[in-house]
Amino acid sequence: MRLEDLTVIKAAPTPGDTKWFQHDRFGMFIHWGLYALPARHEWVKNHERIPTEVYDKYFRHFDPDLYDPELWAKAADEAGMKYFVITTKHHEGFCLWDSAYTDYKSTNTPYGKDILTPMVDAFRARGLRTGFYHSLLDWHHPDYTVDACHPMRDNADYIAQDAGRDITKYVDYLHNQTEELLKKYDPVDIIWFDFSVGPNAKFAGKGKETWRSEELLEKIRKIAPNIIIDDRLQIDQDVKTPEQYMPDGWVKVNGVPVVWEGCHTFSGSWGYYRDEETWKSVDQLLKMLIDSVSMGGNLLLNVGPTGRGEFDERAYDRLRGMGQWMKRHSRSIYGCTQAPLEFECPRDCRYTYNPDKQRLYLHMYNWNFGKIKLTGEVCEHVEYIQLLSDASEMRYSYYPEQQVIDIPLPVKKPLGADIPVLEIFLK
Ligand code: JFZ
Repeated sequence: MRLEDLTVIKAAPTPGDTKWFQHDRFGMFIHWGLYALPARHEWVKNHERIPTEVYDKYFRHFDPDLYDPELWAKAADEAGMKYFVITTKHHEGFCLWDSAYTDYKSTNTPYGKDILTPMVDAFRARGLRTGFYHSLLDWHHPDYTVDACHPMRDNADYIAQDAGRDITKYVDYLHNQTEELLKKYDPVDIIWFDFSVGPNAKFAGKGKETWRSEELLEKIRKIAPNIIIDDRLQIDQDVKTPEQYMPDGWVKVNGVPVVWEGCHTFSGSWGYYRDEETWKSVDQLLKMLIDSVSMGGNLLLNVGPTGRGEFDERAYDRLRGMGQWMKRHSRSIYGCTQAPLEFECPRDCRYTYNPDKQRLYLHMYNWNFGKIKLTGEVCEHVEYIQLLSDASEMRYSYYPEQQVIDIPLPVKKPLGADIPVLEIFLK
C-alpha cells in the first residue's frame, strides 16, 4: 500500500479551534481554592457536610504567602506541558479573580490580592495557552438550591429554605461571571465547565435546562468564537473528557471518533490532600501520556497547590521526572496521533505517529531482550530507524518475503531513555 492510502483516523470537526490542542497534547490542570487549607479533598465541604458558616474559617485564613505563579509556569513548561486549566471557581464557590459579581473572592481574604491575573500572565509569558475550569455547582451562592451533590442534602432546615432560593438568579450569576472571565482574560483558549448533576429520588437534577446551556454557549461563542468548550454543560462541543480512567481506544460518540482529553490526578485527589499517598510514579504517568496520544487523545494532569501557594515536593518530583523524558522524547508526543490502523504494534509497545512528518514512534514499555521485530504492512514503509533519545542509528534486517524487520537491541537499555523510543522514518 502507498503511505497516503493508509488509514489515519481524524477526529470529527468541532465548532472551536482544536488544531493547536490536538498538536500540543499535554496540559496542566490546577485545582486551587480554600480546600487547600483543610487539605483533605476539594469536596471536603460536601463529604463532611460542613455548613457555610463553619467553612468560612478557611476564607478567613486563606493567605498563600509563597504563591509565585512564575514557579508554577516554569514547572509546567519544563515538564513539557503546553497549556494549563485553572479552577477559577470550584464547587465551594470561592473565586480566584476580582469578580464584580461576588465578595467571595481572593481579594477579600487575608491574602488580599487577585490570584488569577498574575497566573495567566506567568503562563502566557512561557508560551502556554490558558484554560479555565469553572464549576457549575456552587455550594456558597445563596440562590443555589439543594441537589443530590449538595453538602446540605441531609439538612432539613436548609432544604426547607429552598423555597426562598431562586436558582435562575444563580444561573444569571454563572452567565455573568463566564462573560466577565472571557472578556477580562481574552483570549481564553479553553473553558471547562463542571458538571451537570443527575436527579435522584429526593432531588431534581441540574442539567442543560437549568444552566441554560444553549444560551450560555451562544454568549461564549460571541466573545470567543474559537474557544474550546468541554462536554459537561450537557451539550457536546469541542472535547470529551474521560476522567480518572484510560479509554481502551480512540473515544467515540455515536461511533464517530472525537477530540478527547483524559484528566487525571497525580494522587487520589484534585485539591491538595496532605495525607493521601496513592501517588502515581513517573513511569506510570509517562505511560498515561503515551497511551493517550497513541489513541488520538490529550492528557491533562492535575496539581493541587498547598495553602502556602506552592506545588508540593511530590508534584515537583513527578513533573521533573516527566520533563526529563520529554526533553528528549517530546517529538513522539507533539503533533502526533494514533498510527495507521494497518500497522501491527509489537508486544509491550505503543505507536504514535506524526502524519505531517511521516514518522512513526515505537515506545518500548518493556526492553525486550535481544531484538524487536516489526511485522506486516509497516515493514514496507521503513526508510530509516534511530533511537530518539540520542539519534543513534538502529541497524535492522528486512525480510520482504515474510514482511519482517528485525532490529537488534543492546543488552543494556541506553541511558536517558527510561521509556525508549524508536523513531522510524517512513517512505
Ligand atoms: C469533577 C469534580 O467534581 C472534581 O472535583 C474535579 O474537579 C474533576 C476534574 O471534575 O469530577 C466529577 C464530576 C462528575 C462526576 C464525578 C466526578 N460524576 O458526575 O459522577
